[in-house]
Amino acid sequence: MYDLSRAASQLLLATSITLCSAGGMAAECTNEGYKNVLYEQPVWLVGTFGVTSTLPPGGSYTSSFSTPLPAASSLTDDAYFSEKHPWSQDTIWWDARVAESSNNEIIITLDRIYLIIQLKIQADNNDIYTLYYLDENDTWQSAWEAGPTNQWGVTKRNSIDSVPPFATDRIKIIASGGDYQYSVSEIYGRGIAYDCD
Ligand SMILES: [Ca+2]
Repeated sequence: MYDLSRAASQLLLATSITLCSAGGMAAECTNEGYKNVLYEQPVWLVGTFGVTSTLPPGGSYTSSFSTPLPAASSLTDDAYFSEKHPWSQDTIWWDARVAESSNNEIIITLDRIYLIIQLKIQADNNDIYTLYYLDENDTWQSAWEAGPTNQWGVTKRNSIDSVPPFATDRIKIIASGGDYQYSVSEIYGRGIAYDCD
């Protein structure tokens, strides 16, 4: 789990690690460099997903809502749908109007602490998706808010360089606003191993 003392010492080392990644301390460093540090990391769906409030009593889902959901691991497999892919087809989708789905969270646990400098998400177009990270004090901090786009279906949002670098071993995604019908199909985080072992 999150190692607070280790994280604190690593924060102090952030500057030297940056130098390390640039080759300044190459002899002491085996860091692979910047990459998608969320790739194939475990994804945890907290809450109720894949249930819509528009389902009539005794009714069944039509092709508009695909069930069962794909594996949660599909969010970190580095594979994107084409833009405008239907929001509830083979995505991790939920309907926040369903009481059990109103506080849903998607959590990604990383295998170590990474310094992350860029985020991307492919998610339903008309909602807000806020990405949080767990800081060295075990407190969730907002890293980036991916707002609505003006096209339909799932769309990519890219933080580019708008995210101040942060160190963490845990990411959380919460959806808000929009039409309360949410979906995510991919999450990306560019970073480096934080202590450069
Ligand atoms: Ca939506």
